[in-house]
Amino acid sequence: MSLSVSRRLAAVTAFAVAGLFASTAPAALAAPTAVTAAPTPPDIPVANVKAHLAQFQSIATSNGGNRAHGRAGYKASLDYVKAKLDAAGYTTTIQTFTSSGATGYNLIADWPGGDPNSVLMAGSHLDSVSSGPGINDNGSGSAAVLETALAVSRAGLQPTKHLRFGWWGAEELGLVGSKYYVNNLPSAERAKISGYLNFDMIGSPNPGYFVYDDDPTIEQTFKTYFAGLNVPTEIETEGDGRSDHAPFKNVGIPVGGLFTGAGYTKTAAQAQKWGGTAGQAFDRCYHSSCDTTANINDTALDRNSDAVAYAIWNLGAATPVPPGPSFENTTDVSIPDSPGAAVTSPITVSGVAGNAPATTKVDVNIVHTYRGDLVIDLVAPDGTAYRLKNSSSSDSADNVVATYTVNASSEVANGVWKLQVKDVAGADVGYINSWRITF
Ligand code: DTR
Ligand code: CA
Ligand code: ZN
Ligand code: ZN
Repeated sequence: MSLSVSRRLAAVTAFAVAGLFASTAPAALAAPTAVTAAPTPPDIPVANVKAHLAQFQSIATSNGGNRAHGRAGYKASLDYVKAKLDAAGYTTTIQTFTSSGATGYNLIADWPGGDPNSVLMAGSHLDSVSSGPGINDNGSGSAAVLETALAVSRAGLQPTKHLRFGWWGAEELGLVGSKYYVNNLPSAERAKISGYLNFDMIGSPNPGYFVYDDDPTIEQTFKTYFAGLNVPTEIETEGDGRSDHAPFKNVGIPVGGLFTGAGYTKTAAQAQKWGGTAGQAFDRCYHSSCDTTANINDTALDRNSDAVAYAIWNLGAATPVPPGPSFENTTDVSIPDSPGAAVTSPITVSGVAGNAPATTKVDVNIVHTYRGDLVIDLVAPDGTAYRLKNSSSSDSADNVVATYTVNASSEVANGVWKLQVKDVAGADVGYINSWRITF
C-alpha cells in the first residue's frame, strides 16, 4: 500500500532534514523510573494460624503425644500441611532421608511462576521433640509459613521471584532435614536462591522479638515491619546457627529469620519494652510436654505471622533495576519499496559514560502493510550492525512494534546510533514512525 503523496513528501523531507542534522536528534529523555512497588502484603488471620496449631495438637494427642522424627505424629503433620498446599495450587515434593534408623521427610512447595533463576525461600522445621507436641517449637513457625503460603494462593500473587516453601524434618536431631536438602541441592540450584527465611519458635508465651542478624537486606525488611508496629526488636543471640537457616548460610545463601525466644530468661529491660515477665524464660515449656496450644502468645504469633507475609511480599517483588538513559527519534522516515536502498534514522547519544550494556534495549515503531518485507538492524557509532529482525515472506501482518535486546557491550555508548531498515519485497511500503534506544 503506497503512502499518500503528501505524507510521502513529508516523510522524505523529514528524512532529508534528519539526515542533514543528525546531531539535532532529541537529547536524552529522563530515565523513566520503572520501580515497581511491591503489592501490599495481607494481614495473616491469626485465627487461621491457630487452627493449624490445633491440628498439630490433635495429631500429637492421637500419636503418642508428639510429632517427632520417625514417629507417626510427624508424618501426619506433614500430610496435613501437604494436603492444604496441594489444594491451594502448589507443586509439592516430599524428600525422604534416613536419620537414626528412621525415615525422615522434608516437604517442599513451589508456587508456580516467578523468575526460576531468582528463588525466595521460607521454611520452618515441622518436627517436635519426642517429649511433647512442639506447638511453639515449631508448630508456630510451620503454621505461620503454611498460612502465608495459603495467603499467596488466595491473593493469586505473581511475585517477580519464584517462591518456594520448606518444612523440614529432624531439626531436633541436628538440622538433619535442612542439611539434607541443602547438601542435595546442585550448586547451580543453590545459586538461584536469593534468600532463605527461617521461622523457628515465633509464638513464645513470654515473647521477645528477635531478628536474625545475618543478611542485612532481610534483617532490615523485618526491622522495618516491626518499626511500623512500634515494636522494638533485638538481634537474635540465643544460639546463632541453632536452626535450619544454618545449612543455607553455610553455603553462602543469604538468610534471615525471626525468633521469640526459648530457654533464655527475659531481662527486666526486655520486660520493660516488650511486656511479659522478667526473670522468666521466654518459653518455660521449651522441649517439654507442656509445649501445647496453651503455650502460645497470640499477639506474638500474630505479629510474626504478619511479618512472614510482609517479607515474602516485599522480598519476593524484587525491585527492578531502573532503566538507564534513553534516547528517542520520532521523525518519520519513509522506507522505499524494494529494490530501494536501506534507510536510516539517527540518534545522537551523549553523556553516557563507558560502553553500552549487554541489555541495550531498542524499541521500534514502524508503520508498514507487510512487515515480513522488512530487515531491521541497529547500527552502532562505529558502523557495527546488529540484526534486530529478518525478513519473512509469510509474515504479512501490519507494522513492527517491538522491543529488541542487544548485547552492545563492546560498543562505546556515546555517538550516532542508527536504526537501519530495508524493504526487500515488492508491493507494500511504510515508514519509520519512531525508535528509542535505552542503556
Ligand atoms: N534450636 C531450636 C531453638 C532455638 C534455640 N536458639 C535458636 C535461635 C534461633 C532459632 C531457633 C533457636 C529448636 O530447638 O528447634
Ligand atoms: Ca494478622
Ligand atoms: Zn526445638
Ligand atoms: Zn525449633
